[in-house]
Amino acid sequence: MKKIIIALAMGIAALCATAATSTKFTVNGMVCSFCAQGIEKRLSKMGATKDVFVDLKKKTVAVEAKDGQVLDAKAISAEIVDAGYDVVKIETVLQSVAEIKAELKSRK
Ligand SMILES: [Cu+2]
Repeated sequence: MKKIIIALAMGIAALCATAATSTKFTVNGMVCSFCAQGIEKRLSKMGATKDVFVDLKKKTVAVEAKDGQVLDAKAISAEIVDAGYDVVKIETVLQSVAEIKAELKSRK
């Protein structure tokens, strides 16, 4: 019985360790690929950023943190606002940026 519980606990811990999270920003004002590139460039320069993805159609900017680092959502949205866009929503999703990209491709 004890063994089963330990195995279960380890399974849960492994799940938590592998579940990547990203922070998604809903941004108004991005209209072309230059907007997207500009935002990607700015956010990529931030220390904790591992990956950035801009989806113009959905008006979202997704940012993933480097392993063991935490994203500063306030600093990121300040950076987006500073670039001339409006941040209307911030949410955390249980997906890596690579997964968000893959999901978008599979829908096309
Ligand atoms: Cu543009």
